[in-house]
Amino acid sequence: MPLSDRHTRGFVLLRRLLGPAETAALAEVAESVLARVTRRALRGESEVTVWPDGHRLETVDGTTVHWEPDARPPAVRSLSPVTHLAPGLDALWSDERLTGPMGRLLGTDRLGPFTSKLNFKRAGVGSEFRWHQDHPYWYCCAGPDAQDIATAMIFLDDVTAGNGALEIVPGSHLAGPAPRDRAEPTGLLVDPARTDVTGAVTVEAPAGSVLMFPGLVVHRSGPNRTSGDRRSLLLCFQPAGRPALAQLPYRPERLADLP
Ligand SMILES: O=C(O)CCC(=O)C(=O)O
Repeated sequence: MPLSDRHTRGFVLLRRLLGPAETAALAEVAESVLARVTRRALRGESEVTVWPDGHRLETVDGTTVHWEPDARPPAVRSLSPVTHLAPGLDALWSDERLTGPMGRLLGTDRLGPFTSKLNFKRAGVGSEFRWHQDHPYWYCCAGPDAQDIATAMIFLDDVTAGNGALEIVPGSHLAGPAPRDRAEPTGLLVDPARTDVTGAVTVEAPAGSVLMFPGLVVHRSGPNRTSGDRRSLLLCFQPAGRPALAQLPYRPERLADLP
């Protein structure tokens, strides 16, 4: 894709960037990290917080476990950050297949980590992510530097409309921070009644593909009602030398700066 398209559409899909064996190995690492962390959380070794929307979060081994709100038996929605938990994940920060295109997207060849996440979107129970930009959450931590952060989302399974593919509004990053839904308790979600999401595209892709997009792109994803998991590993890059998300306090009062 030409550079101008990256900037006007706001996202890049690199199909099959990782081979099948490599993708399967990453998925195996993701499952072993999850097993280790949830074992400790279920033994009560974690610190529990309940987010304003009622979602339960537990922190253990430097990662936050976000449980699916309605899954019985319990299932994990996401873990974040995660790359410190396995060398095979940490090595991706310097993988040139990722840093090359990400550097072009962010306009710098000196990149550093901001945060990372594993989204599990489990078969039958993986829940929706409502319309949002990643930017407001990051802004509460990083302030104006949040505008220089972008995500590389590595698909560990095939992604289809049925299993909860990402839906992205092309070019939405160009309008800056979108109006937020004031009736929603976290204050972080986009108000779709005041944001044009009609041109959204659904990003379907085979496992091993990587989707790159900046934090101002408006996106959502539906639930996974299929019989297979839809797992992904997200690496959020920023210009080198800036503090990572885990080193920054969450300051929700900063939301008052945003529409
Ligand atoms: O994994 C997904 O479907 C949604 C990812 C996303 O938007 C997020 O983690 O903020």
